[in-house]
Amino acid sequence: MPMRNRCETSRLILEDASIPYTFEVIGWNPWIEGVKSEYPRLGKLPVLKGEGLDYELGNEQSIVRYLAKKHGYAGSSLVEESRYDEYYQQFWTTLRNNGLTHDGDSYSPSSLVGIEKRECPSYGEIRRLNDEGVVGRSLAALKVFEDALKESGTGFIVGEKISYVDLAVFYCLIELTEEDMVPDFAERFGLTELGKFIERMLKREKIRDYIFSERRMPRYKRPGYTFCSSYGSNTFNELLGSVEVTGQELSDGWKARTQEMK
Ligand SMILES: N[C@@H](CCC(=O)N[C@@H](CS)C(=O)NCC(=O)O)C(=O)O
Repeated sequence: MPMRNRCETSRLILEDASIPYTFEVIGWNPWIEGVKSEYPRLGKLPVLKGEGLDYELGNEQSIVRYLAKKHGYAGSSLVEESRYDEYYQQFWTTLRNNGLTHDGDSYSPSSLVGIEKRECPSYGEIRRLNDEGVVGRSLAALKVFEDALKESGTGFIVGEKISYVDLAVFYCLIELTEEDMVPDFAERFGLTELGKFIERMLKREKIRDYIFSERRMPRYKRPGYTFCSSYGSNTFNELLGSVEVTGQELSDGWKARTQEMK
């Protein structure tokens, strides 16, 4: 679907690893009018085709884990993999709102807009998450990754090298730095490790190119699913200087479908 959330971590893995891929976007109408019937097994998007698979792999998390394992973003032993998995699951249930939305009850970037400086509650110390409002839950969700960065001391959330957990968390953080969100969130809420983490991630050439490219799906606001502007915040534009916007060929499938719709 022409929306950002579900494929962003997978795409960041492929982009960072310089793996060429085709990203096919299917709008709601073509989907309902026929494409859905091409996916009778689960009937949902996204799906991953190719990449060594002899079937179409569904489910956002399965796609992320598959690509992460295949391209070296998921650790190299069972114990390491579990550690990454633990933090990915933490990301999923908090920052990713269990896959439901980018702005929901467990984590809501829009709820943080206009909130004055305050300390983040500790996720571990909140007795029941319902004892906090959505602002507190959102801040506690972020603090887990702030603390993990402090603890690891490697510049990565877990382990010695970049992983799918870093890419997943980075995707949510960069959204939070958009101009209409909370570009100074790191200073405002004392999340300095997360601030430095974003800067480091944006220094990775492939990531930076992608974040500022036109080939990302549009950002949108809820409720109403209104598309809105993006390309990172002014804060990071200043930090990185002018960034060239790059594009990528649209897939043959997409071209054929738009042709059919004419
Ligand atoms: N379990 C799937 C759910 C994916 C999902 O709900 N996809 C929505 C788009 S965001 C979809 O395909 N909706 C169209 C439909 O259900 O026909 C996952 O985690 O990826």
